[in-house]
Amino acid sequence: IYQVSEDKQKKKYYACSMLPYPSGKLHMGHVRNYTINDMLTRHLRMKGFNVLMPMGWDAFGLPAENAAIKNHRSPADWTQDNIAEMKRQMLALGLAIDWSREISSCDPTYYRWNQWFFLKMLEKGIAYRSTQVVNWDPVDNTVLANEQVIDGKGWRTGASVERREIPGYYLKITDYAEELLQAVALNNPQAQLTGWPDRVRIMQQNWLGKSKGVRFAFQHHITQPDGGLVGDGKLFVFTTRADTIMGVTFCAVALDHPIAKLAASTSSTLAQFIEQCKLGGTTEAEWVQKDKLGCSSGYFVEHPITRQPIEVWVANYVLLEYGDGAVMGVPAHDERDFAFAWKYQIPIKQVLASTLATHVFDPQKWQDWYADKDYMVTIHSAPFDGLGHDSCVQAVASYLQNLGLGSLTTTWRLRDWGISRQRYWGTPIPIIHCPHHGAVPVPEKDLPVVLPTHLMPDGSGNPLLQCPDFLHTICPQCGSPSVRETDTMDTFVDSSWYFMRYCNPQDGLNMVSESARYWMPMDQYIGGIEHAILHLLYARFWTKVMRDVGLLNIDEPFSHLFTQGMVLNHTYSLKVGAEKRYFWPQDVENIYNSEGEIIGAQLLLDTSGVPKGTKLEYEGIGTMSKSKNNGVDPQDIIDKFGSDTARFYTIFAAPPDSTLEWNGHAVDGSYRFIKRVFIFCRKHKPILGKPKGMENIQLEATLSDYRKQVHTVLKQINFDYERMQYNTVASGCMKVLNVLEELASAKLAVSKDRVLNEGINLLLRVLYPICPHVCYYLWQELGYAKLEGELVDTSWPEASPEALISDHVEMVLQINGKHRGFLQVPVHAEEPWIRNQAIGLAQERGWVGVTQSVKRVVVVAGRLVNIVT
Ligand code: ANZ
Repeated sequence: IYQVSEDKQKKKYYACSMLPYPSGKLHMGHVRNYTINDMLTRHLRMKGFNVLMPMGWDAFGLPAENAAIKNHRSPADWTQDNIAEMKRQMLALGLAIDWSREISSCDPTYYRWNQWFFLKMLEKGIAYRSTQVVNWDPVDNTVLANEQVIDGKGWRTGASVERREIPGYYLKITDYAEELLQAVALNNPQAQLTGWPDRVRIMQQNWLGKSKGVRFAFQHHITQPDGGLVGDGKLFVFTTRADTIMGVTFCAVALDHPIAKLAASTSSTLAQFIEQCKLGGTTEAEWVQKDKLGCSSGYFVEHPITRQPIEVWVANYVLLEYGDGAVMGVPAHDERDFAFAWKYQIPIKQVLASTLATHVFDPQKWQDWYADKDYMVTIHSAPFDGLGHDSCVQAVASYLQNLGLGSLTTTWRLRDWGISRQRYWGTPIPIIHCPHHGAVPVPEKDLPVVLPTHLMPDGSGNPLLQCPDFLHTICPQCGSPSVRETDTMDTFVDSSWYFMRYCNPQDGLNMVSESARYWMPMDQYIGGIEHAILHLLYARFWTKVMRDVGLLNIDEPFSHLFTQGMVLNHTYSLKVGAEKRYFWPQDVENIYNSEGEIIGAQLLLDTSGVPKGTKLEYEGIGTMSKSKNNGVDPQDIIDKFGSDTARFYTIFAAPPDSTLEWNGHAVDGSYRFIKRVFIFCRKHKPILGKPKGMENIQLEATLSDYRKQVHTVLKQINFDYERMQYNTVASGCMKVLNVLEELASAKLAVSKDRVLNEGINLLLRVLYPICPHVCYYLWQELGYAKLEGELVDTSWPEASPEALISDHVEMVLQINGKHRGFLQVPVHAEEPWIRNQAIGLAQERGWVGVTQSVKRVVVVAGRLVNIVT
C-alpha cells in the first residue's frame, strides 16, 4: 500500500525522518518523530500528492563496538538483531513507510558509494590527506573518540590522554563556506532555506562563523636553532577589533604555535605548562570552559605602530585552528584578555571611551560596555584618536597595508571536515599504502572494499590491524605487497546522502539516478534539534559536491526542516547509602509548595527495599533515560493500549516542535477518546456508512447549527494540518466527537442522521493520519469503504462553505399578532418551508392546537412570521 514510484501525473512530496541508529529499541522520541512524519504522509497522500516516506538504519558507529565488547557478539550480529527488533516495532506502529526502499549504512551495496564518491573527491582535490590531532591513550596505544575521554582519562585504562598528530583525510567543506552561509543567512533576502526554522539557520550561521577583520603581523627576531627566523620574522594575528590596536599590551599564542614549541624546547617550565594544558579532551567546548592560563614564552615582538616591544605569552584560550593561532592582547576591551591580564598582572591600557556618560572606565573590573563598539571613540591612540569603530578599523588597516604588514580579511570558524576514524565499525577508506607509491586510491573496479563482519573488538585498538585477510594486499600501481588503510569513515558520511539513496536503493550501477532527480530536493525533513549543526551542514555540503560532480542539479537537499521537541519526564531519586536510586514517575506522588511547584515526592508502593511513603528528592524534568529510570518504553504503551493510543498521545500532548512532558494519566485519556470514537460509531452503525452528500438538504436551524460546528472545527483542523500544528488537530477531533455525541442525544428531526453520518465520515478521515488502525477498521465496518474505497486513498475533506455561512436569521413568531417566541431560519429558506417550520414549532409548544385550522401565515422576509388562526 505504501510503495510509491515516480508517478509524473501527480505532484511529488518527499517526507523523511532522520534515520535512526539501531540501538535495539524504539524510544518515545522515535515514536513522536515518525508519527509526525506519518501524519504528514497520509494527509498529503489523501490530498492527492505522490508521497514518499522511507526508512533506513544509521548502522555504523562506535556504540555497536562498545556493545560488542560488553556482550561478546560481533557488531554486525548485534546491529542486525537490533534492526530486526526496531523494524518490528515500527511495523506495529503502522507507519506508512515504503519498506521496499529500506537501506542500511553497513550494507556494502550502500557504503560502496561512500567509497566511490570519496575517490571522486580525491580526484577533484576536495578530499585530501593531512595531519590531525587525536586523543591518544598511551596504555592501550590507541586513538580514542572524544566520548571515550572522561575527565582527561581513557575510558578503559584510566591513563591520562595525550594529544597526538597523525595523518588522516579531510574534506574541503571550507571551499563551500560562503555558499553554505548564503543559503541560510537570515539577513540575505535571497536565502534559499526559508523553510527552515530561524533557530537552526542561526546555529548554522554561527557555526560557519564568518568574521571580518584585519590580519596583520608583529615583526620579531625570534630565531630557530638553525638560525632561521620563526615564521619569517612575522607573528600574524587576526582581529575583529583593529580599532583597539593601540591598547595591545601583550600577544598570546596557542599551545602548538611554532613560537610556543620553540620556547618550550629551551624552557622546562613552559614545556610542563604546555603538557599540562594538553591533558583532556580536544573538543572546542572543553577548551572554551577552561580557566584562562598562560606562561610567558620569554620572547618579544614589535608593535607595528609604536614599535615598542610586546611580550609573547603561551595561553590555553588561544585556539590553534582559528585565525593564525595567535591574538593581540587588548585587556582593556576584550573580556578574555582582561581576565588573563588581571591574573598575570599585565598592564591594562584603555584606548576606547564611550560617548555615554554612564559608561565609566574602571581599570579594576571588567565592564560589559568595553566590548560594545557602537558608542565608542578612540583615545590614547594617536595617530588614530577620535575615530569611531568602522572608520578606525579602515584607518588601521590601510596604515598596516602601507607598512606591508597586513590587510582587511575574512576568517571562518568552519574547519575542513576530518573524516578518518581509527575504528573498526565504519566504511573502510579505500586507500592502499604502498612502500613505493605511498597512499594509492583503490581502483573503482575493486570497489567496494568490504569490511570483514566477523571481527570482535576488545577495546584495545582497531581489530582491522589484526586481520591479515583485510590488511594485506598489493599496490594497484606496482603490485608490491602493501597494506590497506584501516581507518574508517566518520559515520556522518553515511548520513550525508542516504536520503538520496532511498530514491534508487537497488541501483548497482549508479550512486544516484533519474529517480533522485524526481524526488529531490526533499520537501520535508523531520528530526531532532541535536542535528541542527553537523549532520545538516555535512549533508548540505555533500549535496553541493554531488551537484558539482554532475550527479544532481539541486543546490540544497532539504527545502523544509521540522525539528520536533524532545520527550521529557520527571526525575525522582533517593540516596541509599552511597548509591543514588531513581524511581519510576508513575510510582510516586508529587508534593507541591504553595505556588504549585513540585518540591519533592512520596513513594506510592514498596520499591526494591524502599518502603511505601518514603520521601524522595525531585530532580526536575529532563530527557527520558534508562539511567534515571524515567524512560517510557513505547512497547509497554502499545501492549497495553495499542499503537493508536501511543500515536495519539504523542501528538496530542504538545505542539510537535515543543518539548513533551510525559503524563501517564493523559495516556489513559487518549485511550478513552479512541474508545469513545469506537463505541459511538458502533452504536450508530445503522445510520452510518451512507453517502455523505448534503447538497440541497434544508436543515432546520438547530441541526444546521450542529453541522456548522462540525465544519468550523474541520476548517481549523485543516489549517492546523497545513502548518503541522498536529496537537490541535488531535483536540479538534475530540471537539468533533463532542458535537456529534451531543447531536446524537438531542431530540431532533430525522435529518439529524445525515448530519451524524457526514460528521463521522469527516471525523474518520481527519483522525486517520493519527490513528490509522482504528479508523481503517471503522471505515470498513461501517461500510464507507464500499462506497468510497480505502481510507488511505479517499479524498481529504474540506469544510463546506455552505455549512459555514452564518446562515440563520432569527424571526419573531406571532400567533394572531401576538409575540410568542422566535424561529431560527436559514437565510435562504423559502417561504413554504418557513411556514411549515413556524406551524410545527407553534404546535409543538401548544400555541396552536394540532387540530386547529390555520387560516393564513404571513411571512415578512427576515423579520417576522405571523400565524393567523
Ligand atoms: C583583539 C581584540 C580586542 C579582539 C577586542 C576582540 C575584542 P570572532 O569575532 O569570533 O571572529 N582571536 C583571534 N584568533 C583567535 C584564536 N586563534 N583563538 C582565540 N581567539 C582568537 O573573534 C575574533 C577575535 O577573537 C579577535 O579579535 C581576537 O581577539 C580573537 F577588544 O583581537 B580580538
